[in-house]
Amino acid sequence: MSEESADSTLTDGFHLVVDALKLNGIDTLYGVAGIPVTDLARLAQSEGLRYFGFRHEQSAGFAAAAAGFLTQVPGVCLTVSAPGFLNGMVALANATTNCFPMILMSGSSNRAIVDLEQGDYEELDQMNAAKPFAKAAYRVNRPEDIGIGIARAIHAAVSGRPGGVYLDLTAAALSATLDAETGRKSLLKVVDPAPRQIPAPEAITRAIDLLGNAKRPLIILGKGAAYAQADQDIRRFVESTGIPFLPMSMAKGLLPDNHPQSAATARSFAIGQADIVMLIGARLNWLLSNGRAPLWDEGAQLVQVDISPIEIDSNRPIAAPVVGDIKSAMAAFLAVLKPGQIRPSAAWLEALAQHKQKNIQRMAAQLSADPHPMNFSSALRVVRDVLADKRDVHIVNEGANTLDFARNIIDMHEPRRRLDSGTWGVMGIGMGYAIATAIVSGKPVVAIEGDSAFGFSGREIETICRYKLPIVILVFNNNGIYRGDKPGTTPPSPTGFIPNARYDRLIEAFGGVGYHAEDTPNLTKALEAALAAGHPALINCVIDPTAGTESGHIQSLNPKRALRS
Ligand SMILES: Cc1ncc(C[n+]2csc(CCOP(=O)(O)OP(=O)(O)O)c2C)c(N)n1
Ligand SMILES: [Mg+2]
Repeated sequence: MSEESADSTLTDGFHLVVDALKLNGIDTLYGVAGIPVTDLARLAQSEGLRYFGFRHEQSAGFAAAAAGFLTQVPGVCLTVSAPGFLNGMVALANATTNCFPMILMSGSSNRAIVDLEQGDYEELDQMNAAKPFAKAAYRVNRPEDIGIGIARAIHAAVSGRPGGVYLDLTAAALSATLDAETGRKSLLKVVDPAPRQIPAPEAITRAIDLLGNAKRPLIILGKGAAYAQADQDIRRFVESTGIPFLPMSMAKGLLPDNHPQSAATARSFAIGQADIVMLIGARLNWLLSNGRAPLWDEGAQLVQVDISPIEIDSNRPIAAPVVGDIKSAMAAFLAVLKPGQIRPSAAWLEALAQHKQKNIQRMAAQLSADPHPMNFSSALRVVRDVLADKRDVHIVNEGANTLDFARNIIDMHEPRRRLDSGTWGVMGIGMGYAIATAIVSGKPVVAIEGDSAFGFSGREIETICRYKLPIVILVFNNNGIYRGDKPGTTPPSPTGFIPNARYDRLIEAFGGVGYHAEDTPNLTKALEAALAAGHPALINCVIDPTAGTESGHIQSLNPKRALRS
């Protein structure tokens, strides 16, 4: 119990929130202060929680979600009512979509006035507004319910399939006083908030039997597999079966990208030709063409390991569902797997090797070119080479072409070192994810950002400088969304920006170091120097404005008008 109340026989809602968070091992808040939570943020900080103040709630929310993904402890974002709450909602919905555990905790206005729409300051029925976008949404109306409210939010965020939870804290509940002993008794420490979900033994046998019949098996690792922190068992299963694997972008590094069994450089061939595909924590959403032709062979049979039973058969029939948490599932597989029981055919491995070789050669030619101005490949080759011996570095990545090229070119060697736009392909995660990653990991972060993508959260460079975080932001500046306009285009096209902007100068306003790189030698120098210094830095990386493709690699999703005017 905190000690600053004048009357030690009393406590209040503010103290109970802080005490409940501490009791449950939540030691960090990401937020924006204001009515009615300013004192909550201040109290949390004075009581030993780390408080990171942002410039916009969306970035604070993205930070909380990233922290949740990296630690399996829900990240908590604190906001003011109505507009602050709504600013955090994209992050909350994104957390739910990506299955990241986070809690958006917002103060709210006077319920009696809000419910009669009588016009309170920042009036909004926040709990009901949050519901469609959250895994769960709760409201605490009385101080004695704060302990239960926080416990429910933690359980909902991390149990089963993780997601975003909204917790509404009314100003009345925060400021109300309560007998200290009653308050203390109202708090609870959650027990086993993410209980293991052990798959049925027959599900494991069915899956192993199916894989045992495969000639051309393939494993696809999703970010659920990365979240599960079952790294050793996943690697053991992949290596002991010899099955080729493909990582989704945030599963890169679960096994190193240069692992001989990686089929990443023959992705379409591997998916198209496989006869049995095992999905581990990967959903058959648009990122995998919903499991449909032409990418997929409609005759292929699937094993799906997922914590959510309703994920099964979501897009195509699953022959061998394995419902359980991935850590328990992988342990169960290893416990019954017999040596030699699953064995990809030599012809399959040979065909994959040939395709890989061909694609690697094609990519090598692109990567070795050194055009002026730089294109995506040449700039990313520099990033790859500089990072090659810096395995500590975490990557955050968003944009269109900047995302697509970086995902393919930058190899990852360790799990959970890469965070990106994810399931929604959302722009704006950049600075929030980078800040949380730096805080949680204590390691350097390189944020590889399209110039448009950067704009969505660029205001947080002040936050990065204020907390002196070891974040290097690379702005891939091609003067626009996908591409830049031809010089002199008026009015500017819907995708064009001011040409040749100097993003590096922005960070200097806050004491960070800016670099401007127009060619590969200078980019190498700038990135080496920025990482060696370990200070906030921004490198304005000049990219040929004609180098990008509209919509990057997902042009097929971009509808075009049928008639030209
Ligand atoms: C929140 C949000 N708004 C808009 C979009 C649409 N969008 C997709 S990629 C992108 C930006 C691409 O440009 P940039 O980041 O500069 O990458 P480039 O292709 O130029 O490398 C935008 C605006 C989105 N994905 N998310
Ligand atoms: Mg761009």
